[in-house]
Amino acid sequence: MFSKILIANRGEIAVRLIRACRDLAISPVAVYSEADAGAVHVRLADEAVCIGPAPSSQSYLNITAIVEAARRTKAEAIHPGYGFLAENADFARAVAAAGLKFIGPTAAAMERMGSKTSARRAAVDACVPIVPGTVEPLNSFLEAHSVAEQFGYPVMLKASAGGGGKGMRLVASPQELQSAFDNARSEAAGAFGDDSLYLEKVVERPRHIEIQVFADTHGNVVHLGERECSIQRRHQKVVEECPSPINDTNLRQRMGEAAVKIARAVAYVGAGTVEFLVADATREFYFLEMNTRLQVEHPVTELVTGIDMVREQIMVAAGARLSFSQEEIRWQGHAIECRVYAEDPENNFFPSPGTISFLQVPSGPGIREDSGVRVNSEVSVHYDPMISKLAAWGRNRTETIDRLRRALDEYQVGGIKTTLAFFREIVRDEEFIAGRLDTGFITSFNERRETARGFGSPQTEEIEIGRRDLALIAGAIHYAKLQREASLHRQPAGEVQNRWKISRRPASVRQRTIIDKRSSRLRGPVGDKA
Ligand code: MV4
Repeated sequence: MFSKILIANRGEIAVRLIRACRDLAISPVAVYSEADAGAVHVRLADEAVCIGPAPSSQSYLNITAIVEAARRTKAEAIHPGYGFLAENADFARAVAAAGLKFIGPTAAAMERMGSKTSARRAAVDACVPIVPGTVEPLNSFLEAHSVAEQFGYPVMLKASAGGGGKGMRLVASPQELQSAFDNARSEAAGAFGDDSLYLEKVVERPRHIEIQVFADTHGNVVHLGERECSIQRRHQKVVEECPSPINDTNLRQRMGEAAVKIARAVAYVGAGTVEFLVADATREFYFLEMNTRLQVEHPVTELVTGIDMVREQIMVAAGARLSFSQEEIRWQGHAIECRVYAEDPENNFFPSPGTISFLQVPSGPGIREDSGVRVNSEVSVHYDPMISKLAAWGRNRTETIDRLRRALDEYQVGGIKTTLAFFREIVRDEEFIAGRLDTGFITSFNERRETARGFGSPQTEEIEIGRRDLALIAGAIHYAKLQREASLHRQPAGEVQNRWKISRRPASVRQRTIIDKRSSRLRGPVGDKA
């Protein structure tokens, strides 16, 4: 068993990983960028190593600095969390080359699933249904044209090196194909350095349901059931739940077996997620892609199965067998998670960086809050704006929604805008409460929201505005602007919104410092100078 693990991440997931280490009496080592010097995960770890300046490319994506930090602190393993280097095969190889254990799948499995076309090939070879479309990359526009005719419009053009909706283009008719093809290719080349595309038939208003799989190094591969992830904004999941409101035992078993077959086909090890599109009416499912990492939304599976997935990842990486068999897994109750972002839902979800001046975190029966922030935390423009996740568990979906509603109302964050108000509306939405979810949910929810607010929708009744009324309205708008400008200059001390100002520390201070918390000694500079 490991005695020390380096956490190669930040924010709420770094806190989550540190907690799992603590539960196993393993000493956690944190890494941090200069912007994160005061972060929660740095304070919770036994040791912390500064790995570079704020920009991710110079810190949390800096393979050399992270492996160096592990070597210097004598960590035996590295957990990548999610995002950053979690699915980077070069990182996994660099960790192994340094004689350390990478807590995750093999580099080969990452690469196999990182290419969406080879992932589709793996699913076909495992006799798992894929979204109808091409398996190999398209070789030309002409091929795209003939394949689209074969499958019928609308079709989806996707980047082979993409995933998660990046570089995806919906093509509704033959007239749009050429420009969509050219744009998708150049976008894929720019984003991934690989312009190859594949084509799929569009599955109309599907549910996005994913299966959690787990495999050890002794040939055991199991599934932990499904998560409903249809509520997405710009391909970013915002609300996830377990089980799916469909809650169809037969469907769970069929999708679980399909996911296990795919995991076996690529000799998968550790925690992985197989994503499917599900046609609600027919309950047919189609393989979409596989994520070779721990997912943001893993807490809803943990709440319903009682399994600590990070603990299981660490044990499997240390060579242990899975601590449960497929037959022993039980799903109890229902869990729903909301991702809390520092974004302004009243301003098109624009990022809202700044200093958190006030926090009231919910608790009580059935509530779990995974957070990476505290009062005075700096929410930076450098990183993903998710500050925490709020999950609720209940014996059934109704009780879970009741608890989530109460917790969202209790949850207060000062100093920045957050998406909390957005979720308070979602949990009161009749379609959500009825469990009528599909990938079009956010679009139709926003339409219902606009209608309820009575503007921007054709249903608003026409009202006669006379010249006098117009003058009154103009005056009110002008007065509101004056008020707003006045309040901006009256920011209470410590709550200055440092919007867009990126503070840089002088280069001279950029030393890599190991803080050994156990002896509260500050060991000297590390890294290139040491
Ligand atoms: C699709 C699809 C329908 N048909 N592919 C792929 C990445 C994932 N984040 C979304 N993806 C989808 N791929 C085919 N052939 C529907 C989705 C989809 C989606 C699409 C647009 C807007 C929101 C969506 C939410 C979930 C899934």
